Parts: sequence; structure tokens; C-alpha cells
Amino acid sequence: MLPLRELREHERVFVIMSSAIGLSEATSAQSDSQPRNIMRVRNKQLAAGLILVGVAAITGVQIGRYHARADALATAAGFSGERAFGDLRELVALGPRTPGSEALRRAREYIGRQLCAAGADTWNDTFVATTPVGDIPMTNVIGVLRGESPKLLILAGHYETARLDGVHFVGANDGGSSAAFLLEMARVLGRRRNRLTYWLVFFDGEEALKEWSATDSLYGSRHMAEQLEADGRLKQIRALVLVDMIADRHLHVLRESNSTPWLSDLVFENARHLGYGRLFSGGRFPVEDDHMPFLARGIPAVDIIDLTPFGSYHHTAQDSIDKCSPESLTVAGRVVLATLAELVQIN
Ligand code: 1BN
Ligand code: ZN
Repeated sequence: MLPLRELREHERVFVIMSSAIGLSEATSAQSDSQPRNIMRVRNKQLAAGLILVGVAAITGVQIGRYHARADALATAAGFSGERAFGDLRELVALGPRTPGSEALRRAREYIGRQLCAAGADTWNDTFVATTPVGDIPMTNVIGVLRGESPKLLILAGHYETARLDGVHFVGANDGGSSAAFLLEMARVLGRRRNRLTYWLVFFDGEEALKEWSATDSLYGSRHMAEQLEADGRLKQIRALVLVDMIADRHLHVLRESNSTPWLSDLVFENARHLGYGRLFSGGRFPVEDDHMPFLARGIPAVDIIDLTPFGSYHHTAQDSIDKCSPESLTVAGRVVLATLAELVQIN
């Protein structure tokens, strides 16, 4: 189905063109009693009218698409992939940011400083995770941008990196890109007056410590979802938008198939309106990620993740900053901002 604004444009052109060629008169004035030559003229008029209407309809749709794209671009403006890339550089320079490490503590300090500068109230939620390699203190970082309403939209990603034996894994794309993205998003949303309240959530412990399983993965997001359920705040959450691995210089996002369908539709429609349809296409793929504990509790959630089944450098030492680009961060930023603008209207 065409979006509403395209239909309106389409219909307007249809009405203008049909009245210009007298189509309604030609169709309603036909009768068996009219002489044949008048009928022939009327039929020609009708045929010409139909052709014109067809052309007008196509033009109308194209104008509609142009307007839809212009609207989406205006809504999505302001996110600087270059600035996010600067954050990515800082985070990657810290080295491997495994749970409990000094590098992750320094990453947390950097994130806290940037959130504060963006005008967000920040809190660290520390807990002890029981893992196959022992108990590890983990910390989710939450930046809060209060809006007019306590209704909550959560933007989330993870900031720690996988612990891979014998591999110097700095996770530029996997762990770095999501954190950098969230910092720039905090700056953009921090400059605006927002109707809804935003939480920018940096999860710790997304990765397995030994081998991915229901109990060895998603430590930070499982902890947060449990806490919010226990203290009754889960009800305030309208949706969760998760980003993961969105800085690859050859960005290509498939539909993550555990995500809430209508929310995925919103993301992919906005990507198309922004002219990024080719980058957000190509099928469906399930990924267990930090949205899962929220989905399990009935929160609409989408995972925007560039993880194709044949990803080349995933969880290898090659996941370094040279594989990433500011442009990809800009694309992801614009798609999320356009999606947020629509979520605000729904909620
Ligand atoms: C995403 C980034 N994930 C890990 N790092 C989740 C994942 C789960 C990826 C299973 C592949 C398989
Ligand atoms: Zn990973």
C-alpha cells in the first residue's frame, strides 16, 4: 500500500487531470440515442483521458515519493556519522573491552562524560553476573533524556567486546559501532525538546564468555529487563530499538526475524523513503541479541543488525576500524531518527 501522503498527491493530480480533460462529462454523457460520430469523438476523448490519467497517476506517485523522501530526510537530519566515528576511534583505542576489564571501565568513563555533555542524566547499573568463567561485575550504562511524557523509548546497543582466547579483538563494528551510535544519538536528541522520554542504554555482557547459550549471553539486557519487570517500570516502555554492527563500510541490513514485525516494517519503510532501500533489503535472518529479554516480556523491539550469515570478519581480529565508515553510521542514524519520529506519533 502507498503511504498516505503519496496517495493524497496521487489523488490530487488525478482530480486535476480528469477535470482538465472533461473525463467525467465524457463518461456520464454516453447514451444509445447519440449519433455514432459523437460516440467516436467521446471514445477518443475517453482513451486520451485514460492515457493522461495514467501518466498523471505515475507522475503523482513519483512526486509523492519525492515528498516522502524529502520529509524523511528533514526528520532524520542532524546525525553526524563523522562525530560518531570520532567516538568509535576513542573506544577502539582502548583495546579489547571485555567484561570486568580496565579498558571497559575506561570506556564507561568516556561514555559517561559524553552523555553528560549531551545533557543526559546518567546512571550506572552494576550487578554481578554468574558466568562459566566465574562471577564478573558488569555494568549497564543508562543515559536519560527526559521528555514531556514519562512514556519511554529505549535506544540500545552493547559496548563490551567478546572475550576470544588468543585473539586481540577490539570489536570496532561489534560493540564499538553501537556505543558510538548511541553517543551521537544522545547529542542529537539532547538538543531537541522531546515529547517522549529516551533512555540510551549501553549493555554490558552481550557476548558469551565461553559458548553462546541462554545462560551464557545477554547478561546486561537480561538483568535490566528483569529489574524493570520487578519494579513495575516495564509498563512505561513503548518500544526498544537495538543497533548492533551498523558501521561496516559495506552496510547491508537484513530483517532480523525475531523482531516485532510492525516495528521492523517501520524501520525498513523509513530506510526506503530515505533512499537506502538497497542497504536494507535481501531477506530475513534470526539473531539472538539484547532485544530478546524485552520481546519475551511483550515489549515491541527491533534489532537493526548487519550480520549476514556469511559475515567475513565477525569475531575475528579483523574487526578493526578500517572496516567501518562514518557514512554507514550516518545511514543508521537517519533511519533510526525517521523511525523515532513515527513512533512518537503512534505512542
Ligand atoms: C551479535 C553481535 N551477536 C553477537 N555479537 C549475537 C549473535 C548471536 C550473533 C548468535 C551470531 C550468533
Ligand atoms: Zn559479537
